[in-house]
Amino acid sequence: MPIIAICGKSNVGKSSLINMLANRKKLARTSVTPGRTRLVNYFDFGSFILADLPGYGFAKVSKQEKLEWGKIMEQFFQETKVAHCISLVDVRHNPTADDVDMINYFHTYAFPFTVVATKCDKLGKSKIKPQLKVIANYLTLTEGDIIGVSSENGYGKDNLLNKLEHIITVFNEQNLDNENKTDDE
Ligand SMILES: Nc1nc2c(ncn2[C@@H]2O[C@H](COP(=O)(O)OP(=O)(O)OP(=O)(O)O)[C@@H](O)[C@H]2O)c(=O)[nH]1
Ligand SMILES: [Mg+2]
Repeated sequence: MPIIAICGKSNVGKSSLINMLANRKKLARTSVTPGRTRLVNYFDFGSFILADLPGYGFAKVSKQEKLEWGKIMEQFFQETKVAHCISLVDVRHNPTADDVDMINYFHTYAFPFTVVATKCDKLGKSKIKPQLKVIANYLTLTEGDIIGVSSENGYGKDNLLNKLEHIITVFNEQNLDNENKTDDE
């Protein structure tokens, strides 16, 4: 099954997004306290697995905790065959330096990723698209590369589900290809 990692800064809405996709309120633990999710949590959706990664960029964590975060991430990306990364940013703000670092990391390792802008319910409808464009420019992506969502009112959920479906299809096709190659040997 493909493992899809959900990453982004603390409080951006990673756990809430997982709950929205599962149609459950309390599957993944959310919190008003940033930095709640400290370890990688896995959620089995049947045809794919979502990995809820600990958030970065929370100012109040100690140096020790930042090191700990780095270790958890490094270990995760080394040991896990991740099919795709969903990188979350807050639609209301320009991406942070940490967000840019995260995207650069994916570029460096030629890692497939999708940017999802969360909390779209906090912006007026007419403001969402222009803001997605600003975020895209910031991350040297195009507007179409970013999916705007709201875990609060379900905005963009279908777009995100379509994307997930595509990721799973590609993953399954690649796996089938690999199996066929092994059979030929
Ligand atoms: N209005 C609104 N609030 C949201 C949305 N998504 C998350 N929140 C709120 O933002 C806060 C943080 O949400 P979480 O899902 O816990 O964020 P997280 O990224 O998992 O945070 P960490 O685990 O600490 O890294 C909570 O108070 C959520 O209710 C959204 O789409 N709209
Ligand atoms: Mg969380």
